[in-house]
Amino acid sequence: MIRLPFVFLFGFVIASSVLPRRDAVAGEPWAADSEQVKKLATSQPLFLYEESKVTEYVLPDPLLLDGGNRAVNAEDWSECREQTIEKFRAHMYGRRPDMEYTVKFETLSEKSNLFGIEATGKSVKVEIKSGNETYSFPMLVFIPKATNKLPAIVHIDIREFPTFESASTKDDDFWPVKEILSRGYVACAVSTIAIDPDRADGFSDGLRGFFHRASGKPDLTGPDLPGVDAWKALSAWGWGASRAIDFLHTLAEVDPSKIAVIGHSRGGKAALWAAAEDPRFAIACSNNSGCGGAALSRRAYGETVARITTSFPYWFCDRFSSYAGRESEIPVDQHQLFGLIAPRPVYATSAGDDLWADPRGEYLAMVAAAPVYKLLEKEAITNVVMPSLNETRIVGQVGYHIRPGKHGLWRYDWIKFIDFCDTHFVTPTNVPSK
Ligand code: GTR
Repeated sequence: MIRLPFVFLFGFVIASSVLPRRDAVAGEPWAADSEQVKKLATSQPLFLYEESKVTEYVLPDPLLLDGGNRAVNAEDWSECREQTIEKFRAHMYGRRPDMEYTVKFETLSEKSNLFGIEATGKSVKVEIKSGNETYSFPMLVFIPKATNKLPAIVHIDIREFPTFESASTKDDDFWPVKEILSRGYVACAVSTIAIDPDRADGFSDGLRGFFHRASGKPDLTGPDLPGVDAWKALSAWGWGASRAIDFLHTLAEVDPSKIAVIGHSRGGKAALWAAAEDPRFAIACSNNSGCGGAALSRRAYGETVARITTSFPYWFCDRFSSYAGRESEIPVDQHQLFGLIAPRPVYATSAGDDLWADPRGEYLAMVAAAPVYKLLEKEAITNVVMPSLNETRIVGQVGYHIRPGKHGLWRYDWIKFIDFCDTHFVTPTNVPSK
């Protein structure tokens, strides 16, 4: 009985796509562990961990066009989408350079008969040329034995990149190649740090520095690109992941319409933005991506805009840091990032102890994207009550789980994501051959 008003209220609220603050409903299947909240609230008093202290917020309507009209059909939506992605570029992830380049792939090494399942592996050099400059980064690709075209999963790997040798032999939970292959998927990975170094002074050593030199513009006096909306590392990582699609399109074994992208944490932020910028990604998965990824900025729960832009000023465009402490003024919020991926399927995960990433904010962002899916005549999650730990919730194009434990990309997360991809990709003709 007590639930009814909530359900009714939020049913209405979602329809009008404004989501005000709400306290956790007593007895909800998932709520942050109260002991952990108490500890964090004491040890990190500058950050918000108590749900009851999240201040009232109103999310931008994801269907609102500049000028005040609301998108009511697919044609309006494409205009609205264009306006929305421009806002994300201008205020958050920055604008990629509009420069000509060529990309060449060189297979440096190949292995066959891998993992006891006759899979093959390739270590590939991705070489980009623009102007008089050349830049390259590594990519690893593993292909299971099959007679039909296969779906593929591109992993934006944030760790020290595994060597070809270790990736083809080790059982690695963070990138479980054998598991992916046994499920009938091509496994591909690119390395964030090789595309654009994950450090504040890495600009000139990475892809962005390369494009800057290639543009023939004068040398930089500062450590990074000037301009409040210049692209930064997250966008560069997503750009690199798009080159993996270019390569996968050259492989006869791959179905080009079935390429998914996944990333963990900063890699999850990059994966969502990669899918927003490149519609060739057919599915996106963000694992524990938190602030600047799946989590709503306006909740300011756990990691905040102030904190992330101080710790990692080279991830987001410079303008984003100006929203520190004034999240309600960002022209977009992260539900609209999910909206940019619609009508394509999208999956997000949280970890129960990963309060820094704001599990509830990650979940609510997905829910608040539902009006976009609805407009595009697709089903999505609309229930604002989170699922319980270990429950997988999939409604149409949108999937989510929250597992127990800490921040991390686990085999568990991979299996759930592959299950989700299966529901969209597996057809009777691409069931893996045994
Ligand atoms: C944290 C950061 C998060 C998240 C994570 C990661 O330190 O605050 O935004 O991205 O790193 O990438 O591991």
